[in-house]
Amino acid sequence: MNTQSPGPDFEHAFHRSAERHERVWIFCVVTMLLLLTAGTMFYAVYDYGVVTKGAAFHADPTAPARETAFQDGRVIQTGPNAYSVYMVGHLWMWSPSPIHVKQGAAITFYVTSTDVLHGFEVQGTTINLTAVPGIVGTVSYNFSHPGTYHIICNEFCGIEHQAMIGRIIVDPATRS
Ligand SMILES: [Cu+2]
Repeated sequence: MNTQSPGPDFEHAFHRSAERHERVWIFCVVTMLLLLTAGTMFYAVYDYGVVTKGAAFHADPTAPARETAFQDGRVIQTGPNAYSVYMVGHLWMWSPSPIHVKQGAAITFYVTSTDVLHGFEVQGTTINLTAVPGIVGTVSYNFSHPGTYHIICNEFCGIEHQAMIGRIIVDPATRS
């Protein structure tokens, strides 16, 4: 009998134990990666504010743009300093523009397009969503700093794409 080697029984037990540990660790790593991926997606969609939160889909792509609120490019006051803005992107302008609000205004944008894809981006903010014909995208933002915010189009849409600039003017809050 060889006293130097632990023997086949020991080796077998050792491998079984090692494999069990490997399985546990692989399970832990895969679980952590899945949690990280899901957490990142959740953060980007629900917390960071760069992705459209709600969207109404229409079978007829021209339907939303024909609604009165969008035709007039309405800015509707919904609270003491809260507004709903019905924003339409078309070749090659944003309407309504300019939009005048007071510092601290909370604006909910409803965004659609009458023709092609446009990218609704407000510089200096986290607002960035695609204006799609037939779809109404929603994004909210609190304009806590005064100044002029430029709405640009970040989706190439034709010859005057670069001139497609709207403005949101946030006036400083008056002291009383
Ligand atoms: Cu455009």
